[in-house]
Amino acid sequence: MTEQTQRVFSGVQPTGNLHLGNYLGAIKRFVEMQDSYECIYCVVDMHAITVWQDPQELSRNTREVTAAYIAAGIKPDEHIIFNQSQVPQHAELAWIFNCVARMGWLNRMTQFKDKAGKNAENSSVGLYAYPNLMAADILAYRATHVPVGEDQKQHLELARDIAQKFNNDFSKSIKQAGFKDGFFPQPEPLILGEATRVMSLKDGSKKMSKSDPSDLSRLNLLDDAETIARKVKKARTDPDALPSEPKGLDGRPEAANLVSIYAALSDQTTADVLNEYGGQQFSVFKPALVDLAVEKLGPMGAEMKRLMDDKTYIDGVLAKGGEQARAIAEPIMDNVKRIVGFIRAK
Ligand code: AQP
Repeated sequence: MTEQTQRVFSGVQPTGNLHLGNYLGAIKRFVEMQDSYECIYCVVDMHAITVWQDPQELSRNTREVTAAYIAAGIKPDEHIIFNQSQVPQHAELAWIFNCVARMGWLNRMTQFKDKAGKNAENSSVGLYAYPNLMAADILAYRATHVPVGEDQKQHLELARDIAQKFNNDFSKSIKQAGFKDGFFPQPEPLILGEATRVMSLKDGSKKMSKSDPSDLSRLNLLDDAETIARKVKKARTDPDALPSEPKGLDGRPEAANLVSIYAALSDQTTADVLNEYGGQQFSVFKPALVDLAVEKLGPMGAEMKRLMDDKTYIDGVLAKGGEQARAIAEPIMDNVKRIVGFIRAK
């Protein structure tokens, strides 16, 4: 087990309102990795409860993310799809990482500051320790590549620091266990594509987010054509025509956002899109964006709904994926315990 398999791991939280940012920043990338890597895609239900979730909603949302994975094109017969709580090694490794990561490292995490806001004293301990669990998610499989949106970059850097500190702190026993080059790999973030940070449709300075109280701020993967059209029509813009070159989008966050969404949905670059629409008003561009979004999201949303109605199938995918994931994580966690010095029954 000294050799590292090239392995992809990533996840999405089942917190409802799955949106275009989750699709373009993460799920679409997950689909593209399937031909080149062994992939493990998780529905991270243990992360979701760092903020209170209604239990019935949590189950429904877990099935929704699973359905989105499959409807987007992830093949459950070739890769692993499962929900995090079915594999106890995530929590076990997270505890060890709670003891490896430093308070100072976590104090720098901007996502905690954003999410806790002025209410940090009243936030759950889990929300604060979230990045340690995320490091455990990845490293319980010794995954080497992690496709994520731009907002997760800092957490990935923390996962790399944790992996390195573990390798240093336990270097002697790691060698004794037969691992010459450290135990955990340095997981690489893969932040790819034209829309790594999709912004709110109402405010180009804010990330499109599941928890934004305004539904008009995001395109949900389950929105119908009429809703997509209404939201794009109401999206904030400026009065100018589109520029002919990407530089002309500087200082125009809302225009830049809509163009990058168009580019990502049509698998083009921003420059390609401006080549076609440069000089046009939003009265021309927005209807084109609606047509494209409906063409790409419509069939996926319909398939998600169909799959979500088939609970037996979805739960079967998660059960099989959980079993496959445990088969990978168990021996890794056995080694971690040996390395740390925990005595285990033979
Ligand atoms: N706006 C976005 N643009 C690009 N990528 C995004 N991602 C999220 N928002 C955008 C990526 O989606 C993946 C799953 O995210 P998550 O569900 O685990 O959590 P999140 O990043 O906290 O997502 P939200 O929608 O913003 O939820 P709330 O509102 O609860 O905070 C990740 O790869 C993420 O980068």
